[in-house]
Amino acid sequence: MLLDCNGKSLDLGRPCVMGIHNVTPDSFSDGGSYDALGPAVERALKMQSEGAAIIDIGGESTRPGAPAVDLQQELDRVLPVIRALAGELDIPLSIDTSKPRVMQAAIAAGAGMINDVNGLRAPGAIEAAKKANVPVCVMHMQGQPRTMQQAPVYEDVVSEVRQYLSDRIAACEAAGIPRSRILVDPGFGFGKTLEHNLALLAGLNSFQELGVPLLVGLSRKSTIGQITGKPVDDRLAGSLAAAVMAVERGASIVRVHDVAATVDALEFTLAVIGEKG
Ligand code: YH5
Repeated sequence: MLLDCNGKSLDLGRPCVMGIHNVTPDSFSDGGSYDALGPAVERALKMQSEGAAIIDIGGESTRPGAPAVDLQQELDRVLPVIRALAGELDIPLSIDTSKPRVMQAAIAAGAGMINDVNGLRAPGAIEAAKKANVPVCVMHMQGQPRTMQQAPVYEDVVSEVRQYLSDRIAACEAAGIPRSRILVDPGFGFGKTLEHNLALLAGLNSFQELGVPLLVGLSRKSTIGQITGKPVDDRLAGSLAAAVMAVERGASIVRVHDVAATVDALEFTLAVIGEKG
């Protein structure tokens, strides 16, 4: 199964790794000059050489409690990086944004996928995604990033998140986005307690019923820290376990910080899965 990502292809015939590339003010010195872009390009080339199938560019921190980033600021952060990377990389880029204007500009700058933690619910977002003519990942989130971790409530988290994603697939299709361009993500850590996140990973296989590729992001998240007791920079082992479990339960893409280690873990996982039955 090959997805056309604005001229570059993404092969989902086997599970693959999406490298996380945050473009926030402290992740590289700003300005947009070539010097400022050097480290961002180096980092992306390294992830490509380590086996990433796609790189996710994010300019808006969606961590719990993080302040919203305004439109111009987000454009100024991500566009120079996307322009520089689109010309240097063989693999596609995705744009992690909820803003229609950022989606449109990022695709024009060379990005090949839209990754929206808000599930294309902002006014104009579905229309922007349709016009962009690239694959879209719609994620589940309860509440808004600033307040979502205050008191998330579900009766049955697995079936509610799955139903939400099913409804978003229907909304995308009604707006003219073909099913073949839709991916879904249960949104680990987005308006979920530890118990909710564990239940979602345990029950991930039921999301295969949705009939579209599954993307999963657990890398370094609080869920890993809460179980292991480790700070954010010491969560690799827990994150690898989560990536392996997600792929065993049908995930097509795992979104991670540590590309090389995850590629090895999946290589081994897939070798064993290939021996089944
Ligand atoms: C995701 O799951 N997440 S941004 C808190 C952390 C570590 C990492 C310290 N964008 C997802 O990565 N897109 C983000 O703890 C995403 N799925 C998709 N599709 C949050 C993030 C993070 C937050």
